[in-house]
Amino acid sequence: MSSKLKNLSDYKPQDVPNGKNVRIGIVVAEWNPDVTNSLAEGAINTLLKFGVNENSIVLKYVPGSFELPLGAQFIIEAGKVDAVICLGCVIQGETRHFDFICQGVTQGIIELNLKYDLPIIFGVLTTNNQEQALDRAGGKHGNKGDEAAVAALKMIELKKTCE
Ligand code: DLZ
Repeated sequence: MSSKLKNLSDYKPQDVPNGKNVRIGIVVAEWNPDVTNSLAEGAINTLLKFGVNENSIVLKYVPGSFELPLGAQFIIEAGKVDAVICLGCVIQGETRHFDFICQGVTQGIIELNLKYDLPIIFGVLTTNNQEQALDRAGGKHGNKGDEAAVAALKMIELKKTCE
């Protein structure tokens, strides 16, 4: 599970499907904005790099990571998207809040994937401190937003090949 072995922005471009006619929602949590705004920037730049049209990206914000699943559901129900990328950052604090938020957002995103038969991508950092988060939001371990965008394009393509 360690990202010491893998840079989050490392992928083989030839393995990433083109996103020309793809429409993607992105939901960003406002907590830890230095981190989550970098995640959003990474995701958007990667989608554009692989051919997604700027006008085909629906970008919305929610207060915190706990609200990501409902934010994603609002986007899905508002119109046609092929995938939604959920971006957040939960940092361990002194109380058990961390555990409940992580559990809630993880379970919520899994349920949305299965309920809507749509890729809802888990781009949420869960770290011990802000330094670890920044390292994974465009720092020395790459950008989880890039990884999430690549995962979205791959899952959209996978769905197409199964239809
Ligand atoms: C309350 C809270 C705390 C303590 N920590 C974080 C965090 O590290 N990352 C995050 O995205 N959100 C945090 N939140 C806010 C919750 O996700 C949620 O927005 C509130 O509990 C309101 O439902």
